[in-house]
Amino acid sequence: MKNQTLRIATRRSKLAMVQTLWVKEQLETKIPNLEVSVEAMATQGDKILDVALAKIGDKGLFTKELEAQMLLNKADIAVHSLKDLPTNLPEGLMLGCITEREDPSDALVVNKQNEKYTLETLPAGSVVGTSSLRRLAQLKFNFPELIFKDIRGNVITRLEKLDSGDFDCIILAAAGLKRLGFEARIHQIIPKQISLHAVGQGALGIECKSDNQDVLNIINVLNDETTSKRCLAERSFLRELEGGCQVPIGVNSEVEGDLIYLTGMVASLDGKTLIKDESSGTLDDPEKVGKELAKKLKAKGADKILSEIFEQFR
Ligand code: DPM
Repeated sequence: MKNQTLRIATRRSKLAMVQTLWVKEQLETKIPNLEVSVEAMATQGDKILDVALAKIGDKGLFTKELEAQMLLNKADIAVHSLKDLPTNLPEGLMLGCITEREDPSDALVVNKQNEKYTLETLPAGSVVGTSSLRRLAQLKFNFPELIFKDIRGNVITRLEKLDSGDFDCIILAAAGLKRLGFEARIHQIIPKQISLHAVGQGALGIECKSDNQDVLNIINVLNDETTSKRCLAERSFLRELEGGCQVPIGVNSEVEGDLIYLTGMVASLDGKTLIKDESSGTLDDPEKVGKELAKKLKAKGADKILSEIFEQFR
């Protein structure tokens, strides 16, 4: 007889469901007397599909409705792609657990006609689909001769748009493609020298109420120590830059022994200015490393770039 229950709130996209069912299965395997239920719903980000993400702009686009369920006591946890979870959470909620990271890189996906190319060899004028300002800015910086077009919709819709000929290639997170079983569509993993990934990319974040120790104890069995440290450093970097989820801010983190190394960048949307730096420190205070890196970038002009972008999207 199962004598413990846990209710998960999730988005209902295919990727969100795959991730949530993974969490359910892992928890039920590790805690045999636990029964996990799932309630799937649409968030604002799932409903508004025809407007560029950056223009909607609101932080918490993919998370607010799920958070409301927890605050109303209708759900115990919410499973998110960590990169969609704002760095500041509503009062009463916390990031209770960060799961082991999938490959955090971005991937190039091409259609049939472009299989002979890589990012470096795509002919001038090739059309790249992305609605991530981060990908846009870094790729423009490196490949100014390419053309960039906004693409919205979930991963599967995007692949369909690519295959129907609307784009020569698109950029997606490798993690999402792998989880959905589209690993074979990864044509090239984009090297970090060209494009740094988003904060938290490839990891799942489990959000819960701050005052429920029982729930915290349950989800703690899925926490991955190294991923957690890396993502806390990355999130503190983003928080210190006051960036929402839709900003041209990229990051890379590595752990070696008891040290953590962080690389970060802020770029202008025209791809003309790109500021990059590094920071490192001990694993006992990853947030300090993130903060320090943000301060270094600010001193080099990142502040000015970001405030210009906020003006533009206001
Ligand atoms: C955020 C961004 C995107 C998602 C912005 C960014 C991509 C948007 C786009 C914050 N959330 O990355 O610079 O391309 O229009 C999202 C995806 C995943 C989580 C899909 C993807 C799956 C991978 C993961 C959408 N959120 O990026 O291809 O777990 O990191």
